Amino acid sequence: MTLKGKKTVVIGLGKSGLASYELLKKMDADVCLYDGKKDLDTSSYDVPVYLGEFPEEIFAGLDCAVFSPGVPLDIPVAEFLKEKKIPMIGEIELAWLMEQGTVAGITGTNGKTTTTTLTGEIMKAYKENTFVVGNIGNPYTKEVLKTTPDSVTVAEISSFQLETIDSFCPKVSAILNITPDHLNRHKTMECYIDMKFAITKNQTEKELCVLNYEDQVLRERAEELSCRVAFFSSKQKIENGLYQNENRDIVDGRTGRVLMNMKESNIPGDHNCENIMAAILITEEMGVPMDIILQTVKSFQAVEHRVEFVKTVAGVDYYNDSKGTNPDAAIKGIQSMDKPTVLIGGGYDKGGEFDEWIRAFDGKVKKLLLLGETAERIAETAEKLGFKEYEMVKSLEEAVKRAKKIAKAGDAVLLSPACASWDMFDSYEQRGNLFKEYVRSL
Ligand code: UMA
Repeated sequence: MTLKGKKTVVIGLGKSGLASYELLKKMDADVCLYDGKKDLDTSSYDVPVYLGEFPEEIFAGLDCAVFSPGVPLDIPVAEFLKEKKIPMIGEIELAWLMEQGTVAGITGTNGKTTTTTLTGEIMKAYKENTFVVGNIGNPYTKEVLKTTPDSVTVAEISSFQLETIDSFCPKVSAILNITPDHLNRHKTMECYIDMKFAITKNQTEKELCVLNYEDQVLRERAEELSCRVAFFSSKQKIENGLYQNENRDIVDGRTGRVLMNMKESNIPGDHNCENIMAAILITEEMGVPMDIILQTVKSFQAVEHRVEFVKTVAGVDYYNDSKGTNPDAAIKGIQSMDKPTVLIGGGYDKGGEFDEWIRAFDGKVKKLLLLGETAERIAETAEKLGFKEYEMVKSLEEAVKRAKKIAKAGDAVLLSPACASWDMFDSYEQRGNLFKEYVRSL
């Protein structure tokens, strides 16, 4: 599809909309802009901008609509466009129209950002001309004009973004896992799964899809794909890909070669082992030599605020998992620990339950330090489940000081609150940064 001279409306003027607008101008499209928010500052745009109610006049002679990922496809405008058979594409598809190089696309419910970042780091170690884009926070449309036939684009792609692709076809795709998420938008789990699999819809025998063997849905649907498939498993031996054995070696099931041991990595936990195996399979397919891949994996540090190693103080390792903003994410946090742990939890009350989180402590938590709005509720749940090793603290700073007193050499201290931060902080980033500051000043 060429958009030169075509009347195109960009719907949704956030990061993606803004970058789409800039790209469309460079493509010589006849652009106008729309956002549902009435009070948006439009002073920086030199094309017509419509706010609030969608004006019918836009529809006259309209050739194409570019949707920002956050705009749902069941709003009246979208219904009208469908009826009139006016092409509706997403920001990812728009960028794809201008892509010149090779693309790896990574999706999944959890682990996307870590896998995308690691894949990007490995690619960059091999090839300077690498772009890391997408849901990670850097719109694909912002970077795509820099691509060349020789460049590589590593794209984190959400289900929202996959809903509006058409011809997008990565050389390698990866679906890391699928658990319920965003069901308010996708309505049913089936629909959410279909959206995730859309990443493979244009792939053929020439392309590869990397899938998690431990995810039943992914394993079963693999048979229906038209592309080649490689699996990874953190739990059992497989032949068509990589797996982790009982010694925590990552083994190439196709050759039997041990590639590395998880102890050599700075990002602990089975979920990170899965992220690593996915990144290895993706970059191997992109032609990166295995020694470069493994070197980069071993030096890779956690994405900030996700079980991020901070410092060792008096033999105690401190980790920041401020991004553990719900019990599910915090379960992954505590599962990542392989030593006795002083855990700091609690925060803003979203009304969730903490039973599963406390059950996941698995004898590892020697003390739970609780702060924030949810402290009392977590304590009640702990009592109910017979876990008595908790204490209340008033501030994050007090928590860090108290943790230092309790932890012995060989232990870990983990901030993984299972709650959002908004009762005491502006964001999980601010909470994580303060934690790191307090730890560094111990
Ligand atoms: N808007 C409307 N009508 C609507 C809904 C929104 O006009 O019905 C307008 C809003 O008023 C606002 C604009 O759309 O002005 C926002 O657009 P957007 O929500 O698409 O946000 P962007 O700033 O473009 O950010 C998007 C992704 N956001 C979402 O998918 C919700 C970012 O992912 C992504 O980093 C960015 O594009 C660059 O690609 C964020 C996210 O939360 C991190 N993603 C979800 C997740 O990871 O779970 C999917």
